[in-house]
Amino acid sequence: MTKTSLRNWKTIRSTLSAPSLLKPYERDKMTEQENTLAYSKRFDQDGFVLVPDVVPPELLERVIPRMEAVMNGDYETGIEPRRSWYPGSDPTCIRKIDQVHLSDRTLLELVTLPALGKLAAAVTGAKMVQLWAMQMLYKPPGGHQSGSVGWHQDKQYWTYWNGQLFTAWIAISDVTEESGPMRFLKGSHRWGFLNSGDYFGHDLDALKQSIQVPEGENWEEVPAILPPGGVSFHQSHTYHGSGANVSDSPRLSFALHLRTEKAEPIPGSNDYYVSHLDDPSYCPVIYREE
Ligand SMILES: O=C(O)CCC(=O)C(=O)O
Repeated sequence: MTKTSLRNWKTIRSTLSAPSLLKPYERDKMTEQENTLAYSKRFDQDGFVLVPDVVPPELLERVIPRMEAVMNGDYETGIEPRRSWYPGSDPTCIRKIDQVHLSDRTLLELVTLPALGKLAAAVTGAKMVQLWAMQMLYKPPGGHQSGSVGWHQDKQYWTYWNGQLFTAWIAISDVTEESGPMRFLKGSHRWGFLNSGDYFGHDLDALKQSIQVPEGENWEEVPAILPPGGVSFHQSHTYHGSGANVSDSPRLSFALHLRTEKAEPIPGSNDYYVSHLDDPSYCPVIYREE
């Protein structure tokens, strides 16, 4: 098996203690409660919100080598994740490996981080937050179009669910404008379900032409620039995609797909992702109101 290397991950590590790049709410001057209220308002208004400094540097330090291990087929628990990229596959494309929390205890620790669950609940107003799917994402440097993710609404792929679903996207490396950050279309959660777009398409300009922006709405792109340990939250109707990584380091992240107590599987659906909701090793509840 070819050994994949997280190129420049030492550079990534050296940025872990860098101060937050984002100060959208002048955090120092606000109480924690005021902060989370501001995040939840922005999530409602814009369809997404960016929050710096969620995952502590000490945990990020431990996560990076475990990402590399899992990518190379080294599974601590012996359980293979759901993978579409293997060592030896096309090195230029985005590497998406699903359900890695089943394979590695440090990665499970990351996705069940209590601070993340609490924040997710505060942002969405939920009483309960449960992880039902997750992806480890590695976007290689080199500026390859195959590293891009096409414009889409997550709901296009979540046909087996009704109700309140959202995504928490954790930046492990420094996510800069050059590294191919996610780009959100501000306010697009109000456009309804358009069922147009393609996660797996790489030509973002062509996909843009196929999406009908409703009358009175605008196409306004906002890059999700995040420091290591920062998290973005987005709604299931919020359009997003990401371009090529033209920096000289890989973009490392995790996407966690979450539901609140206001979401239920569509009766009769038996998709893999709604078949393990009662099993906490697959679908841990990451927050529950006391
Ligand atoms: O990581 C990316 O660039 C896209 C991820 C995404 O589409 C998602 O988390 O819903």
